Amino acid sequence: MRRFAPVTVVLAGALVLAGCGSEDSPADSKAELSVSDAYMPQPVSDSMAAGFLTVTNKGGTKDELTSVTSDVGEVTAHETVGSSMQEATDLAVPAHGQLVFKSGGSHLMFEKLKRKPEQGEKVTVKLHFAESGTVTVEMPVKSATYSPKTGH
Ligand SMILES: [Cu+2]
Repeated sequence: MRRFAPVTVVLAGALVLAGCGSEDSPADSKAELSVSDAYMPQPVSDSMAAGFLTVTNKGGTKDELTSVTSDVGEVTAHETVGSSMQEATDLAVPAHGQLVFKSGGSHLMFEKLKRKPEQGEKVTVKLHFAESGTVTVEMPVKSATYSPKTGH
């Protein structure tokens, strides 16, 4: 059983075009991104929230997340270093690899919230990539204590 709510991913520009005339040449294929497992635990704070997702690159070229925007507030990517967090410096999506934001590790940090997302809502997040352009994710808001289960 799939436990995650479906995530709507709208691929912009080059990605969509690449999909039309795709050839399977892994050696020099373009970055081919998809986003899965996106969610935001319902924030306990009025001003801040965290978000998690996984970006998977099936292509043969690496890509890089350059910025993240959302209509609910300002978004930065954070990594956890020891017991504190700082702005993430390496947001590469390796060829045939993943960029993972998950609880306890890197996360998207929403600040200066214009409204407080509630469980059951979706938050629109735009991921901007160096090669692939903008990928829009509808990030479902889960309970404050939600954590994704892995396995079966
Ligand atoms: Cu943070």
